[in-house]
Amino acid sequence: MGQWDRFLQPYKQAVDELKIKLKGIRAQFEKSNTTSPIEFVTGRVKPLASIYDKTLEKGLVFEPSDTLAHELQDIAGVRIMCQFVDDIPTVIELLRQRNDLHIIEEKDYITNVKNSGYRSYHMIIEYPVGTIQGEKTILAEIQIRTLAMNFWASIEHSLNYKYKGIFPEEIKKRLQNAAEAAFKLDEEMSEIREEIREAQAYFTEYKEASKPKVRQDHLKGARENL
Ligand code: 0O2
Ligand code: 0O2
Repeated sequence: MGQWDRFLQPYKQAVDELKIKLKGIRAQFEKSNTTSPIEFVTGRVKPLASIYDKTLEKGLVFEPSDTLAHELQDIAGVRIMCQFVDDIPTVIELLRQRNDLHIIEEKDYITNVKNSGYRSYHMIIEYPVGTIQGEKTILAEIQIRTLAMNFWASIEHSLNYKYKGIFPEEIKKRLQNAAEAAFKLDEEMSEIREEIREAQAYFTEYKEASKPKVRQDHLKGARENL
């Protein structure tokens, strides 16, 4: 195993564990027939090329070290997507109550929207990982956002690659407008939240209830055509 692999191994484990735990929260809500504030969870270990770019940006030496582990707080990153803006505080509270992770910093880019138009709630956590050398506490970043915020951020992120972070003024303005439109969508959806929740609960129930019947009808039809 190379030195980077060795360095990144606990981060990979942390991402895997956090994903399982967060997906577990969703599963618990589903089992108790309560709508989950978590829609879905993704995660990644920062690719080596992005680690390299960040070390250049921050004037750090590109080598696995304690300094790097301390300075780059998002080597392990998980992202929690919510349907509604109101789900975000619920998720934040659920995370604050956990004792298997320790929150050391919270950044509210929903109240304090970034100039780019970026909205999300970030948490930097300390997370203990069991290794064969003993427990190792690593830093990880949790980003919590709505589906609309996620849509905007992923589009903007791709464009960032194209323009290398220096957007033409026209595109910059359009992206800022699009961010506001996405937030307006979030607000509109919140207004009819209960209606949507009821429809989703009905849809899930109906889908489950109708399964055997639909299957029977199809099989009956198929047999008649034998
Ligand atoms: P399910 O049953 O689809 O919910 P891995 O690659 O194995 O380490 P994972 O979780 O498969 O891990 O991949 P990743 O990339 O971290 O997370 C992708 C998960 O997010 C997948 O769920 C996708 O289905 C889900 N996902 C992505 N976009 C959306 C979306 O717009 N809506 C919803 N509801 N889910 C989305 P899983 O985990 O495969 O399971
Ligand atoms: P990746 O993995 O490509 O997403 P840092 O820059 O980390 O030293 P800072 O500025 O305090 O410190 O970090 P911040 O802004 O709290 O969080 C950084 C991460 O938030 C970014 O990771 C993005 O994932 C996301 N982010 C922040 N601002 C924007 C934005 O304007 N647009 C988009 N699309 N995402 C944003 P990285 O480092 O870009 O890496």
